[in-house]
Amino acid sequence: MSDCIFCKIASGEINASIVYQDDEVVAFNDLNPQAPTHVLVIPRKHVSRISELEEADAALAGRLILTANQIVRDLGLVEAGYRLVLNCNEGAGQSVWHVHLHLLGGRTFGWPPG
Ligand code: DGP
Repeated sequence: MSDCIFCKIASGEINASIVYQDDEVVAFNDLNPQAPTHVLVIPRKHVSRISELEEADAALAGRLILTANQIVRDLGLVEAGYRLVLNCNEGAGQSVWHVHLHLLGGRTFGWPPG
């Protein structure tokens, strides 16, 4: 998608603090962090929202979580706990229209989320 900011980060057209990337996914630090660690994990493939993921995307959806888990392990955050968040549509707080998994860590999180 030519006007998608996360597609531009994935392609390198826009700079981001990238923490991991491979053929399928890119992970980078959130511009507006909500925790000491706040990484976004995105598929390179443009999908606007998680409700649009299809059966054919099952492995890709799993890859987002497994990538986040690897980053958390690398950062030593597993024991302390971490949170993975997928916001879908405005009502849940989605503001960028390219699927992204929030990886939040480094502090205590309340429940229920706001
Ligand atoms: P959401 O509200 O769930 O759609 O989360 C979008 C997140 O994307 C939000 O936490 C801020 C982040 N973000 C928006 N634009 C940029 C950008 O250009 N670079 C980076 N690194 N993060 C961005």
